[in-house]
Amino acid sequence: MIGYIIVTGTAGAGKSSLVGALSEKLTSLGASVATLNLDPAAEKLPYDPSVDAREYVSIAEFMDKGLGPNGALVAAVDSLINHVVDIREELDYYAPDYIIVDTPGQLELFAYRIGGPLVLKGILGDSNAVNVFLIDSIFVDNAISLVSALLLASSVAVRLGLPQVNAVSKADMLLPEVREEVIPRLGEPGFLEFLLEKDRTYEGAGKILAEELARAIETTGFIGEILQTSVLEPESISLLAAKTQQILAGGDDYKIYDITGQ
Ligand SMILES: Nc1nc2c(ncn2[C@@H]2O[C@H](COP(=O)(O)OP(=O)(O)OP(=O)(O)O)[C@@H](O)[C@H]2O)c(=O)[nH]1
Ligand SMILES: [Mg+2]
Repeated sequence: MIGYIIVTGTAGAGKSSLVGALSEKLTSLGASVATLNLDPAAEKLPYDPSVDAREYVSIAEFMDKGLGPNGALVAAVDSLINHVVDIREELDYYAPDYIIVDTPGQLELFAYRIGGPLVLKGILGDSNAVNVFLIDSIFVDNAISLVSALLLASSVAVRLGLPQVNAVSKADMLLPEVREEVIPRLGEPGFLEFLLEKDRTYEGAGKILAEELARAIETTGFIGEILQTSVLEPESISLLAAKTQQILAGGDDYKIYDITGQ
């Protein structure tokens, strides 16, 4: 086993589509790949998961007990902790080089709660792993949305404690100038603040807070290079595959160190 590639990101960012595209890409490169769906709320998936959380837990069961759809999803993910051994056994059966993990769109499960990271830790054990965090291209429309999305990306990085590749997804929807002149410069010191300065969407306290957050994002260095991915652009998937392979091949440097943040 080379390692796990976890795909997280904002709701509807294209996580499940990317799991399918990345799985096809790595398979075409000669690797053996298993996919794990950890989203109990998924209805249709654009790939056929090798192992599926929906076989173990059901949202409907929790809704029958009186929970609403969001509470039921949280409870269903939390209850996956009772099945991590079975899930690992199922995955072991495939003896894959890579296991690509799809996660629910309700990002608070991984950004703010403990349940999602604990389930992942139970499944991953001490295997190498990398988290691919997808930021939907709609967040790149204005500077304040972008700061919020990067903050979310930083929260997930802290919560999971895994090496993280951040990517703007559905990059085919972006204007060429954003692809060429904005995204590649996001790692540059002061660039986020420069974008905020130009943005006339907010003034006053909201803007001051955004500027402080932008500075914090820059000084902590959680973000780094931001890739651009699109399932409609095969070369962007190849680049992501290469980046994740490179990180996973890093061995001890990239061992999971503190996934629960404790
Ligand atoms: N243009 C474009 N559309 C995409 C891309 N990737 C996914 N989509 C579309 O975006 C929508 C959401 O894709 P999903 O893969 O279901 O996204 P998700 O992040 O798994 O969604 P949730 O699990 O509900 O959070 C679908 O209509 C996809 O066809 C992309 O690279 N480009
Ligand atoms: Mg999905």
